[in-house]
Amino acid sequence: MNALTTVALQGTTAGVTAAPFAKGFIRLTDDAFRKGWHERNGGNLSYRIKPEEIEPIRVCLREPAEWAAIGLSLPELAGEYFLVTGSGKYLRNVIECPEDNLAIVLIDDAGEKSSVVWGLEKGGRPTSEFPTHLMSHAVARKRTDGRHRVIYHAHPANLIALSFVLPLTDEAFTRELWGMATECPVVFPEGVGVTPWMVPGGSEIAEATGKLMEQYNVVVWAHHGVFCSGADFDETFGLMDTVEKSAEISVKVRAMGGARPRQGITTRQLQRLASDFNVTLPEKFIR
Ligand code: 2HA
Ligand code: ZN
Repeated sequence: MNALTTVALQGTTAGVTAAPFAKGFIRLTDDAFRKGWHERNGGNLSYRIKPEEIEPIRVCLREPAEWAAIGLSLPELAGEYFLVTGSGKYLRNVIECPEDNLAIVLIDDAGEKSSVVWGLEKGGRPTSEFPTHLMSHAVARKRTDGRHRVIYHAHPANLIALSFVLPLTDEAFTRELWGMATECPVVFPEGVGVTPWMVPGGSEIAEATGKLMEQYNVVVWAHHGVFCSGADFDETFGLMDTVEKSAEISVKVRAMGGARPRQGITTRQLQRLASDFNVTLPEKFIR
Protein backbone atom coordinates (compact mmCIF):
# COMPACT_ATOMS: atom_id res chain seq x y z
CA MET A 1 0.00 0.00 0.00
CA ASN A 2 1.51 3.39 -0.92
CA ALA A 3 1.65 6.38 1.43
CA LEU A 4 -1.21 8.21 -0.28
CA THR A 5 -3.57 5.25 0.09
CA THR A 6 -2.54 4.89 3.72
CA VAL A 7 -3.40 8.52 4.43
CA ALA A 8 -6.70 8.19 2.56
CA LEU A 9 -7.69 5.18 4.67
CA GLN A 10 -6.80 6.65 8.04
CA GLY A 11 -9.89 7.02 10.21
CA THR A 12 -12.15 5.50 7.55
CA THR A 13 -14.00 2.22 7.40
CA ALA A 14 -13.66 1.59 3.65
CA GLY A 15 -10.31 -0.12 4.13
CA VAL A 16 -11.87 -2.74 6.38
CA THR A 17 -15.13 -3.39 4.55
CA ALA A 18 -13.36 -3.56 1.17
CA ALA A 19 -10.94 -6.23 2.40
CA PRO A 20 -11.69 -9.64 0.82
CA PHE A 21 -12.15 -11.36 4.23
CA ALA A 22 -14.70 -8.71 5.30
CA LYS A 23 -16.56 -9.05 1.99
CA GLY A 24 -16.76 -12.81 2.47
CA PHE A 25 -18.00 -12.33 6.02
CA ILE A 26 -20.69 -9.83 4.97
CA ARG A 27 -21.83 -12.02 2.08
CA LEU A 28 -22.35 -14.93 4.46
CA THR A 29 -24.52 -12.84 6.83
CA ASP A 30 -26.75 -11.75 3.91
CA ASP A 31 -27.02 -15.24 2.38
CA ALA A 32 -27.79 -16.71 5.80
CA PHE A 33 -30.47 -14.14 6.61
CA ARG A 34 -32.16 -14.98 3.28
CA LYS A 35 -32.12 -18.64 4.26
CA GLY A 36 -34.39 -17.75 7.19
CA TRP A 37 -31.86 -18.76 9.83
CA HIS A 38 -31.57 -15.35 11.51
CA GLU A 39 -34.82 -13.99 12.92
CA ARG A 40 -34.33 -10.68 14.76
CA ASN A 41 -30.84 -10.72 16.35
CA GLY A 42 -30.55 -14.52 16.22
CA GLY A 43 -27.23 -16.09 15.30
CA ASN A 44 -23.68 -14.79 15.10
CA LEU A 45 -20.44 -15.19 13.14
CA SER A 46 -16.74 -14.78 13.83
CA TYR A 47 -13.57 -14.99 11.74
CA ARG A 48 -9.97 -15.30 12.97
CA ILE A 49 -8.13 -12.76 10.82
CA LYS A 50 -4.80 -13.72 9.22
CA PRO A 51 -1.75 -11.57 10.11
CA GLU A 52 -1.32 -10.71 6.40
CA GLU A 53 -4.94 -9.50 6.32
CA ILE A 54 -4.46 -7.26 9.37
CA GLU A 55 -1.38 -5.47 7.99
CA PRO A 56 -3.11 -3.60 5.12
CA ILE A 57 -5.98 -2.43 7.40
CA ARG A 58 -3.91 -1.63 10.48
CA VAL A 59 -4.24 2.10 9.75
CA CYS A 60 -8.03 1.78 10.14
CA LEU A 61 -7.81 0.23 13.63
CA ARG A 62 -8.04 2.16 16.92
CA GLU A 63 -5.66 1.60 19.81
CA PRO A 64 -7.26 -0.78 22.32
CA ALA A 65 -8.82 1.39 25.05
CA GLU A 66 -11.24 -0.63 27.16
CA TRP A 67 -10.68 -4.32 27.83
CA ALA A 68 -13.64 -6.62 28.62
CA ALA A 69 -13.32 -9.98 30.38
CA ILE A 70 -14.10 -12.96 28.11
CA GLY A 71 -14.99 -15.22 31.06
CA LEU A 72 -12.51 -17.88 29.91
CA SER A 73 -8.76 -18.20 29.81
CA LEU A 74 -7.57 -18.96 26.26
CA PRO A 75 -3.86 -18.04 26.16
CA GLU A 76 -3.54 -19.79 22.78
CA LEU A 77 -5.60 -16.94 21.27
CA ALA A 78 -3.43 -14.14 22.73
CA GLY A 79 -2.82 -11.38 20.19
CA GLU A 80 -5.33 -12.72 17.66
CA TYR A 81 -7.73 -10.38 15.83
CA PHE A 82 -11.32 -11.48 15.15
CA LEU A 83 -14.04 -9.99 12.97
CA VAL A 84 -17.29 -10.67 14.83
CA THR A 85 -20.98 -9.72 14.79
CA GLY A 86 -22.22 -7.44 17.58
CA SER A 87 -24.41 -8.42 20.52
CA GLY A 88 -28.08 -7.65 19.81
CA LYS A 89 -27.30 -6.70 16.19
CA TYR A 90 -29.42 -8.10 13.36
CA LEU A 91 -27.57 -10.15 10.74
CA ARG A 92 -29.84 -8.68 8.03
CA ASN A 93 -28.43 -5.21 8.78
CA VAL A 94 -24.78 -6.16 8.41
CA ILE A 95 -24.74 -5.66 4.63
CA GLU A 96 -26.34 -2.19 4.98
CA CYS A 97 -24.01 -0.94 7.68
CA PRO A 98 -21.11 -3.24 8.56
CA GLU A 99 -19.36 -0.64 10.74
CA ASP A 100 -22.35 -0.40 13.11
CA ASN A 101 -23.03 -4.13 13.33
CA LEU A 102 -19.56 -5.71 13.28
CA ALA A 103 -16.41 -5.36 15.34
CA ILE A 104 -12.77 -6.20 14.97
CA VAL A 105 -11.62 -7.38 18.37
CA LEU A 106 -8.10 -7.91 19.71
CA ILE A 107 -7.41 -10.56 22.38
CA ASP A 108 -5.01 -9.55 25.19
CA ASP A 109 -1.70 -11.23 26.02
CA ALA A 110 -3.28 -13.53 28.62
CA GLY A 111 -6.17 -14.60 26.37
CA GLU A 112 -8.64 -13.41 29.02
CA LYS A 113 -9.83 -10.02 27.77
CA SER A 114 -10.84 -8.48 24.47
CA SER A 115 -10.93 -4.95 23.13
CA VAL A 116 -12.89 -3.53 20.19
CA VAL A 117 -10.45 -1.84 17.79
CA TRP A 118 -12.82 -1.23 14.84
CA GLY A 119 -16.58 -1.02 14.24
CA LEU A 120 -19.66 -0.95 16.52
CA GLU A 121 -19.72 2.76 15.75
CA LYS A 122 -23.05 3.30 17.48
CA GLY A 123 -21.84 1.35 20.52
CA GLY A 124 -22.17 -2.23 21.63
CA ARG A 125 -20.22 -5.34 22.44
CA PRO A 126 -19.21 -8.47 20.54
CA THR A 127 -21.89 -11.19 20.25
CA SER A 128 -23.31 -12.62 23.49
CA GLU A 129 -21.96 -15.98 22.29
CA PHE A 130 -18.38 -14.66 22.13
CA PRO A 131 -17.18 -17.16 24.80
CA THR A 132 -18.43 -20.11 22.70
CA HIS A 133 -16.95 -18.60 19.54
CA LEU A 134 -13.52 -18.14 21.13
CA MET A 135 -13.53 -21.55 22.81
CA SER A 136 -14.51 -23.17 19.49
CA HIS A 137 -11.83 -21.21 17.63
CA ALA A 138 -9.20 -22.39 20.12
CA VAL A 139 -10.26 -26.04 19.83
CA ALA A 140 -10.79 -26.06 16.04
CA ARG A 141 -7.52 -24.22 15.37
CA LYS A 142 -5.60 -26.85 17.35
CA ARG A 143 -7.43 -29.79 15.77
CA THR A 144 -6.87 -28.54 12.20
CA ASP A 145 -3.30 -27.19 12.60
CA GLY A 146 -4.58 -23.63 12.19
CA ARG A 147 -6.70 -24.28 9.07
CA HIS A 148 -10.08 -23.44 10.63
CA ARG A 149 -10.85 -19.72 10.94
CA VAL A 150 -14.65 -19.43 10.88
CA ILE A 151 -17.16 -20.18 13.66
CA TYR A 152 -20.81 -19.72 12.75
CA HIS A 153 -23.97 -19.97 14.86
CA ALA A 154 -27.46 -20.08 13.27
CA HIS A 155 -31.06 -20.92 14.19
CA PRO A 156 -32.16 -23.22 11.31
CA ALA A 157 -35.73 -24.37 11.96
CA ASN A 158 -35.55 -27.99 10.79
CA LEU A 159 -32.53 -28.92 12.90
CA ILE A 160 -34.17 -27.25 15.89
CA ALA A 161 -37.40 -29.16 15.17
CA LEU A 162 -35.51 -32.46 15.13
CA SER A 163 -34.21 -31.70 18.63
CA PHE A 164 -37.80 -32.21 19.86
CA VAL A 165 -38.20 -35.70 18.39
CA LEU A 166 -34.77 -37.37 18.20
CA PRO A 167 -32.89 -38.60 21.27
CA LEU A 168 -30.38 -35.86 22.17
CA THR A 169 -27.33 -37.97 21.36
CA ASP A 170 -24.49 -37.63 18.85
CA GLU A 171 -25.37 -41.09 17.50
CA ALA A 172 -29.07 -40.36 16.87
CA PHE A 173 -28.46 -37.01 15.11
CA THR A 174 -25.50 -38.24 13.10
CA ARG A 175 -27.32 -41.32 11.78
CA GLU A 176 -30.48 -39.36 11.01
CA LEU A 177 -28.60 -36.63 9.09
CA TRP A 178 -26.27 -39.05 7.28
CA GLY A 179 -29.23 -41.19 6.31
CA MET A 180 -31.27 -38.41 4.68
CA ALA A 181 -28.88 -37.23 1.94
CA THR A 182 -26.09 -39.18 0.30
CA GLU A 183 -23.53 -36.36 0.43
CA CYS A 184 -23.79 -35.98 4.23
CA PRO A 185 -21.32 -38.69 5.34
CA VAL A 186 -18.81 -37.21 2.88
CA VAL A 187 -19.36 -33.58 3.98
CA PHE A 188 -19.28 -34.32 7.73
CA PRO A 189 -17.70 -37.79 8.11
CA GLU A 190 -16.88 -37.13 11.78
CA GLY A 191 -20.62 -36.78 12.53
CA VAL A 192 -22.31 -34.13 14.69
CA GLY A 193 -22.28 -33.44 18.42
CA VAL A 194 -25.36 -32.58 20.49
CA THR A 195 -25.71 -30.63 23.74
CA PRO A 196 -28.82 -30.80 25.90
CA TRP A 197 -30.71 -27.55 26.40
CA MET A 198 -28.48 -25.06 28.20
CA VAL A 199 -28.58 -21.37 29.10
CA PRO A 200 -26.93 -19.60 26.14
CA GLY A 201 -24.36 -16.83 26.28
CA GLY A 202 -21.92 -17.94 28.94
CA SER A 203 -18.83 -19.96 29.71
CA GLU A 204 -20.73 -23.15 30.65
CA ILE A 205 -22.22 -23.62 27.18
CA ALA A 206 -18.84 -22.54 25.74
CA GLU A 207 -17.08 -25.36 27.62
CA ALA A 208 -19.69 -27.94 26.54
CA THR A 209 -19.47 -26.81 22.90
CA GLY A 210 -15.67 -26.73 22.98
CA LYS A 211 -15.56 -30.29 24.27
CA LEU A 212 -17.68 -31.47 21.31
CA MET A 213 -15.65 -29.34 18.85
CA GLU A 214 -12.66 -31.54 19.73
CA GLN A 215 -14.39 -34.22 17.58
CA TYR A 216 -16.93 -32.45 15.40
CA ASN A 217 -17.30 -29.47 13.04
CA VAL A 218 -21.04 -29.34 13.82
CA VAL A 219 -22.56 -28.95 17.29
CA VAL A 220 -26.35 -28.91 17.73
CA TRP A 221 -27.70 -26.97 20.70
CA ALA A 222 -31.01 -28.64 21.57
CA HIS A 223 -34.07 -26.40 21.09
CA HIS A 224 -31.81 -23.49 20.07
CA GLY A 225 -29.56 -23.84 17.02
CA VAL A 226 -26.25 -25.01 15.59
CA PHE A 227 -22.55 -24.08 15.71
CA CYS A 228 -20.33 -24.89 12.72
CA SER A 229 -16.57 -24.61 12.29
CA GLY A 230 -14.73 -24.36 8.98
CA ALA A 231 -11.64 -23.16 7.14
CA ASP A 232 -13.39 -20.39 5.19
CA PHE A 233 -16.82 -18.84 4.63
CA ASP A 234 -17.78 -21.16 1.75
CA GLU A 235 -16.93 -24.29 3.70
CA THR A 236 -18.65 -23.16 6.91
CA PHE A 237 -21.82 -21.83 5.26
CA GLY A 238 -21.89 -24.92 3.03
CA LEU A 239 -21.69 -27.15 6.09
CA MET A 240 -24.59 -25.38 7.84
CA ASP A 241 -26.58 -25.54 4.58
CA THR A 242 -25.90 -29.26 4.16
CA VAL A 243 -26.89 -30.29 7.70
CA GLU A 244 -30.01 -28.10 7.62
CA LYS A 245 -31.03 -29.47 4.18
CA SER A 246 -30.72 -32.99 5.54
CA ALA A 247 -32.78 -32.03 8.61
CA GLU A 248 -35.42 -30.56 6.29
CA ILE A 249 -35.68 -33.84 4.38
CA SER A 250 -36.01 -35.70 7.67
CA VAL A 251 -38.78 -33.37 8.82
CA LYS A 252 -40.62 -33.80 5.48
CA VAL A 253 -40.29 -37.59 5.56
CA ARG A 254 -41.58 -37.68 9.14
CA ALA A 255 -44.43 -35.33 8.21
CA MET A 256 -45.41 -37.73 5.41
CA GLY A 257 -45.68 -40.55 7.92
CA GLY A 258 -42.06 -41.71 7.98
CA ALA A 259 -39.88 -43.73 5.62
CA ARG A 260 -41.27 -46.94 4.12
CA PRO A 261 -40.09 -50.10 5.88
CA ARG A 262 -36.50 -50.97 4.86
CA GLN A 263 -36.27 -47.93 2.58
CA GLY A 264 -33.35 -45.57 3.23
CA ILE A 265 -29.55 -45.49 3.19
CA THR A 266 -28.25 -48.61 4.95
CA THR A 267 -25.16 -49.10 7.11
CA ARG A 268 -23.65 -51.19 4.29
CA GLN A 269 -24.26 -48.33 1.82
CA LEU A 270 -22.66 -45.82 4.23
CA GLN A 271 -19.60 -48.09 4.38
CA ARG A 272 -19.40 -48.28 0.57
CA LEU A 273 -19.70 -44.50 0.35
CA ALA A 274 -16.92 -44.06 2.90
CA SER A 275 -14.63 -46.39 1.00
CA ASP A 276 -15.35 -44.82 -2.44
CA PHE A 277 -14.97 -41.25 -1.15
CA ASN A 278 -12.00 -42.07 1.05
CA VAL A 279 -13.48 -40.88 4.35
CA THR A 280 -13.42 -42.65 7.69
CA LEU A 281 -16.73 -42.92 9.51
CA PRO A 282 -16.36 -43.49 13.28
CA GLU A 283 -17.27 -47.05 14.31
CA LYS A 284 -19.80 -45.83 16.88
CA PHE A 285 -22.02 -44.39 14.10
CA ILE A 286 -22.06 -47.33 11.70
CA ARG A 287 -22.83 -50.18 14.03
O1 2HA B 1 -29.13 -13.68 19.73
O2 2HA B 1 -28.29 -16.43 18.73
O3 2HA B 1 -27.57 -17.53 21.01
C1 2HA B 1 -27.94 -14.24 19.41
C2 2HA B 1 -28.04 -15.68 19.64
C3 2HA B 1 -27.80 -16.18 21.00
ZN1 ZN C 1 -28.57 -18.47 19.25
